[in-house]
Amino acid sequence: MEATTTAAPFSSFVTSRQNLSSSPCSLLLSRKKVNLKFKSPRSLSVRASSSTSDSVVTLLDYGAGNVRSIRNALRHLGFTIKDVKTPGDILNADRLIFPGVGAFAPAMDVLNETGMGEALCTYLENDRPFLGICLGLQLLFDSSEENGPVKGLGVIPGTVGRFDSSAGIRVPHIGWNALQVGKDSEILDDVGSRHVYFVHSYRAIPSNENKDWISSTCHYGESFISSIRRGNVHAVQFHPEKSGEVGLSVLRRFLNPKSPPKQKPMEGKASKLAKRVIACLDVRTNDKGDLVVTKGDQYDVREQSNENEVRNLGKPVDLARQYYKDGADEISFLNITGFRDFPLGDLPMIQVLRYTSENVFVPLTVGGGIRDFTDATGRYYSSLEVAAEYFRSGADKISIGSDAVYAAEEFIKSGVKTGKSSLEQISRVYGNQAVVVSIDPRRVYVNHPDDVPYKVIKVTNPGPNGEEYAWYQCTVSGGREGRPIGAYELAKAVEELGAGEILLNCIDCDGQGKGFDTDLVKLISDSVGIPVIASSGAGTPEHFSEVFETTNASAALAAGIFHRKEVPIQSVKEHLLEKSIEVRM
Ligand code: 1PR
Repeated sequence: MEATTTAAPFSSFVTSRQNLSSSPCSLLLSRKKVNLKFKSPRSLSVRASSSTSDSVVTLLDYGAGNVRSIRNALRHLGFTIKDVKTPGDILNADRLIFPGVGAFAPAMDVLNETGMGEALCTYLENDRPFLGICLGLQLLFDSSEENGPVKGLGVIPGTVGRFDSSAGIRVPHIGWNALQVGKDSEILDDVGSRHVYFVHSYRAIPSNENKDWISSTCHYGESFISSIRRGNVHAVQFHPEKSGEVGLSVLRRFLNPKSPPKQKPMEGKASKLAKRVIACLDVRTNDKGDLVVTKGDQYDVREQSNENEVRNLGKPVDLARQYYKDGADEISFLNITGFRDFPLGDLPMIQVLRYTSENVFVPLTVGGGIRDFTDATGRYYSSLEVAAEYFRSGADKISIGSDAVYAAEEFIKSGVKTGKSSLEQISRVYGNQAVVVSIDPRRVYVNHPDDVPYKVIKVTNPGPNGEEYAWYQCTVSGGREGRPIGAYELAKAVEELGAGEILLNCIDCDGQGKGFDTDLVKLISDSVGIPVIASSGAGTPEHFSEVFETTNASAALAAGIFHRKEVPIQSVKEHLLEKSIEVRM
């Protein structure tokens, strides 16, 4: 088990920005053209041959996000990890993995200030085994537009730019997409036509200058580079450590290049971004003090018996593992009493994440209680610290509920982005693809569209008194308090404040098994440019096809039907395939 806080060898981010005229690798490479015997100013040299164990992999972790998942995946594959602490560790590596996380500019700052960038360039020049992941691919390019332009390592020609949302696509690109694999990809040999998991807003596009590097492309509004390979140098835009068995096969092929590829690539029919099916675990401590998965009816999680106990549907880690095996595309944990209990005092939840991430290799989201907090001893914790602890413990995304409602109200009132809300701070440091806003709205019927100062829609099913219209009032504290803001207004505001995705619940539908509130899902998914997860009310596989056919939801989430084993995840997916809705199988 790792220490609570993952050691971050290069955690001291510096603020100086790279001069665009010089990048570590381009300097080395241009000098090399003149003098082939060139040695870098520090006389860096790489070890010629392997002298360490075949089961050691060196990891370049600069402490900016969740690298627990890649650590867990490597251990799962039987490897031990050596952390890079000095540039020499890079030069001496037998195989190096660079799981870039966070934003481009701070990552480059760390590489430049620590001398790691230069060591990395020397290592790459010598064609040593390398695997860059996500930002670890992007940093190899000349520059990035992310908060830039910012100079990159300059190994591969091209600029990393943002996906163009005006082309009608949702940004970030989140989810399981298909690869068009070229020749000689080697580490992708076992992927076949299966989906792999992406989560990013920036991408590099193919050009004449970089075409020799490209080993696969992916289509999302346009064709972008999903992996590169030259000799022993590989990098992928997707996350193998989050791509289930397919992703593990990519890591395995990198780590054991001599192992023969599988006779037959894994079966699958991936052609585009798949709709996601997400299993959600509402977690809280019951009256006996045990952390349990519970499930409410319209958010009431207590049994309707004399004892009035918290409904107990199982153990969080066991259920999460089961859902991973069953084919869930993502797993969400919501700490539903986080609004009143301080989450960092709630160590069982942190433990749940740690244990789950040991052998669940799909994305994990955690929410509940993400806000600034002062504990009983007067110690102040920023929401950023709370989120950091969740990321270190294995979360890929964090989800903010109540605190995002307050931030949106403030923003709408003042029209000013203070940059101080938990939402703004966390998305600035970890990227907006790592921040989900969970909305808990309740339907409020009205007779006329101008009865309230919020977005009102005509509803499919009229209200109890024949009302034809409704607005969706946001709540905080697990539905206990209604706020003066509608789901539409909130969704627009949090998108501006930096949310990367919306988890759209509906208190009226929660636990009812009568289907998603498609009026609400349509309203919100048509109003924002970020992915929307439809949640609350799933009772049958048909409810999933209905929400995907009638709205622009990118994913659908369910809890009760999976916990009570009424509908297996695979049945949902098979039904969606029958309806020609692409899913990951
Ligand atoms: O406000 O930042 O502390 O976050 C609290 C989080 O906990 C929010 O994401 C909020 O949605 C969640 N939460 C709080 N109270 C409850 C409750 O149920 N009493 N759960 C709760 C929300 C709703 C869904 C549920 C779907 C699908 N749960 O996540 O899983 O409705 O259920 P179904 O398929 O059975 O219909 P903060």
